[in-house]
Amino acid sequence: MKNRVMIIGGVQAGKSTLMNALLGKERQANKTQALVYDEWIVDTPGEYIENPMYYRNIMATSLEVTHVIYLQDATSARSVFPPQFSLGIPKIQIGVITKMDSPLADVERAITLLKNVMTQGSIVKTSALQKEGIEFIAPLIQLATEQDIRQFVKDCNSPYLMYYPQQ
Ligand SMILES: Nc1nc2c(ncn2[C@@H]2O[C@H](COP(=O)(O)OP(=O)(O)OP(=O)(O)O)[C@@H](O)[C@H]2O)c(=O)[nH]1
Ligand SMILES: [Mg+2]
Repeated sequence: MKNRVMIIGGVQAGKSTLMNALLGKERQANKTQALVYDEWIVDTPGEYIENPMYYRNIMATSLEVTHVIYLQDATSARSVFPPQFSLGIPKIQIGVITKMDSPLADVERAITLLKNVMTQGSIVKTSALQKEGIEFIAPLIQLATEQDIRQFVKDCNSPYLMYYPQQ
C-alpha cells in the first residue's frame, strides 16, 4: 500500500485547513460533509469522531491508510476522542496539535489531551494557518515503523516535534 494518512479530529478542529496546507492548496476549507481523498491524505468530517454512530466509518476507512493523524485543536479544552482511542486502530499514530498561533492556544494542555488518546508516537505542534511545523508531517508519513519515527524526531531536534513516551 502506498503511504497514506487519515486525519481525524473534532468539528472545526482544523483538519481540512491542515490538509490544504500540507498539499500546498490555497483553497479555503469549507465544512467537510463526507470523506475527501486527495493525493496521500484522507480528510474526514469532524462528526465522524464526535458521534459514535460513525466510528464504523472511521474503522473502515482506516483499512485504506498506513497512518492516522489524531488532531487536537490547541484552543480547545476538551478532547473529542475516547481515552486510548488509538488502541482500536492498528495504524501508525501521529498526534498533531493545530492553531498554535491563536492567542487562545494552550499547547501543553493539547499535549496532555493527546497523550490520553495515543498509546505512543510522534506529536507535531503546528499552525496550519501560519504554515508552522507542518513541514514535518509529510516525512513522518513516509516512515513505516515507530523506531524510524523515534529516530527521525531525535535527528530533527525541533521544538515543533516530540516523541511520546520520551524513552
Ligand atoms: N488560528 C487558526 N485557525 C485555524 C487554523 N486551522 C484552522 N483554523 C480555523 O478553524 C476553522 C475550522 O477549520 P477547518 O479546517 O474547516 O476545520 P475541520 O476540522 O476541517 O472542520 P469540519 O470539516 O467541520 O470537521 C476555520 O475557521 C479555520 O480558519 C490554525 O492553524 N490557526
Ligand atoms: Mg473539514
